[in-house]
Amino acid sequence: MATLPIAQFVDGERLWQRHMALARFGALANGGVNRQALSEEEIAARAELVRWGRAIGLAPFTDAAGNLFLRLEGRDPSLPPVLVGSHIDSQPSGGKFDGVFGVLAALEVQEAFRASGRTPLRAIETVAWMNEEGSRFAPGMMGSALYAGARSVAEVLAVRDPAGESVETALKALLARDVDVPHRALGRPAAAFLEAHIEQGPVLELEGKTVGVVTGIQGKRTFRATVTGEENHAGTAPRSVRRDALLAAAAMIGALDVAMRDAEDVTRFTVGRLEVTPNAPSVVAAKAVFSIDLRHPDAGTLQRLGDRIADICRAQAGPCEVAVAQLLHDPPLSFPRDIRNILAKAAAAVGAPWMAIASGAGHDARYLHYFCPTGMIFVPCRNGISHNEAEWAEKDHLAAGARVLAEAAAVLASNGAPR
Ligand code: HGY
Ligand code: MN
Ligand code: MN
Repeated sequence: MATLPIAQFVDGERLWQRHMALARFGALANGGVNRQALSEEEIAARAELVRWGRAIGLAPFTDAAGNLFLRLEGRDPSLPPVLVGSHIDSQPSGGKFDGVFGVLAALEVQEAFRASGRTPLRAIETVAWMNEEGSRFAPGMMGSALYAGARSVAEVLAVRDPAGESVETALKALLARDVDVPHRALGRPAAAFLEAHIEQGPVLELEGKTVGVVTGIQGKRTFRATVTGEENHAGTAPRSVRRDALLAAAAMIGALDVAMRDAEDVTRFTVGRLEVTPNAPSVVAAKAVFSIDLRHPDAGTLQRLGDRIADICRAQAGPCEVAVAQLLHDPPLSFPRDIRNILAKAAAAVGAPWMAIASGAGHDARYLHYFCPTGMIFVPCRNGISHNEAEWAEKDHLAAGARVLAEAAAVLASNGAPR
């Protein structure tokens, strides 16, 4: 009897219901979630994932970064596994699907193997990477970067959130809540990594495609600008003696905005965070710290624009001081063709209309790309909206994405891995 494709065992309803169930952890009034990295909400969501995994005999593991793995054992346990996953932490006003789809679709792949009665040659592990979003602890993608050796544990553990709590303290609290989740070393070998994600852009929806096979991820540089002035009385201090850090920061941001504009509207320049001290209406600001997120698909342009930032800030400092620290510089990358071909064949096999698409958003696959053969697929999200409570994806699209993932994972776990 011909064996049914593994995709046939994907259950779209279960996948959908699990999205709605995880969305309860950190649920916000307008339909989104606030489930930031290493928060109580994420701890609770992580425990739910472990419960779902254990219910079908998956073995949970974690590591020094707090990454969560759920392992479906393979026929040959000695072979490096195929990793499939994304993240479950969210932005402060995030949506139900960013990251979560990649983790739940991975779990659905393992459910499909269980339902089919088949055991892959290689183990397949669902992974939820620690702190992809970088909203509470910046920069993001800490778990995948540590796993791939792109950052040091010491450097990451020392990062503090705006309230002053360190990753180290928050991570200890998270790991202490794990129930019988063994630890493994960071950076265990992997045959391949696949990540499914909502597109977080409008292209698939506009083109009427169900799946995007991701060609690569644009480059990204982030900075922190610290402007130092002097507190003074709003009612008495003459302009001539003021060293107003907030006014200087505003001038810097305005000048950066003008400098980063391009006629083709390809450059992505964002100042998303501004912290003012003492942040009091009748006090001239002594300090202003703002974030800079700069992205571009061309490495040279990203280099050139990013290298101008400090000078532009200094030119606007006036009587204040300014220090610009670069937090990360990730170059543009292209995923390997053989992985992209496996994903494209899988999309064709399940009958999902697909197209090749570049990623404007960053993903954990960025760091796994330098660690093992890596690839991504996208599914549409309504009006391309993400990092917003209104983020939405269709049940059928999620199910189709999970089917593509299942077919591709089955190929890679049958020793089809490219290396
Ligand atoms: O910022 C990003 O690109 C990712 O969605 N965190
Ligand atoms: Mn994401
Ligand atoms: Mn995100």
